[in-house]
Amino acid sequence: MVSKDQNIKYLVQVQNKMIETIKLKVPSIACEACAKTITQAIKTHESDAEVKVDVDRKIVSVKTDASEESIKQMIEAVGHTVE
Ligand SMILES: [Cu+2]
Repeated sequence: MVSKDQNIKYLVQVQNKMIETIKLKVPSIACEACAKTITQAIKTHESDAEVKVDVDRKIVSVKTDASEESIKQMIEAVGHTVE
């Protein structure tokens, strides 16, 4: 099992840019409209981000070089709660 730290170092070596998939549990997601709102909020700030929202499991996956903290803030700014 490779630790998260080692994975990050590996990515930095390969791409010289850190692109991680951030997964966040967002319990306030209730429907596709919520998914759309969250996707648009993230894309407004990070146009290169790849955003996937699993409405049933209430999980937001973001492939981005932005920090987890900044993605959390973008989701909270549109009225959703990150666990
Ligand atoms: Cu909704």
